[in-house]
Amino acid sequence: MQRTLGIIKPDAFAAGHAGPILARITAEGFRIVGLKKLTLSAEQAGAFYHVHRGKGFFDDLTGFMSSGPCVVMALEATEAISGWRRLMGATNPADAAPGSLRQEFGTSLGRNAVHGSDADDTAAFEIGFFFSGLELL
Ligand code: DAT
Ligand code: MG
Repeated sequence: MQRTLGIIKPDAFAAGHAGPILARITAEGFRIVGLKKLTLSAEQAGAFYHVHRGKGFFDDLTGFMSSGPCVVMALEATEAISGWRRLMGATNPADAAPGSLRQEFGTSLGRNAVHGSDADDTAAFEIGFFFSGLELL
């Protein structure tokens, strides 16, 4: 079993898509081991997305991610990291495969509905960013 960090971003949460996305996650065989709704500050969003600091879209990204509530999730499955990225679809919703969450719920490159860790080390950092070990027993 492997764990990954998923986020239902502020655009999808505000549009009422948290329920359908959670239902889809369960239907696709992920176990939701951690779940919380929160609103990030811009500073917290910047710390989470530290690898993108200095890029042209960083301020837009952190401003968007701190614009309202989101839902953060620790998801468990075999091959959870690649499986969740497959379910999310490509970063740009215009390129996302039919049936993927970003194709269904994303509206632009910067407003793409969901986040997912991209590797073992980033998953460990991102899960630890939002959840303590005790919260994931
Ligand atoms: P992903 O979220 O698929 O892992 P990423 O890590 O490259 O993609 O980028 C993080 C987020 O930043 C992405 O979900 C949307 C936004 N983003 C990426 N590239 C962008 C760009 N060129 N312009 C605007 N926003 C961008
Ligand atoms: Mg990424």
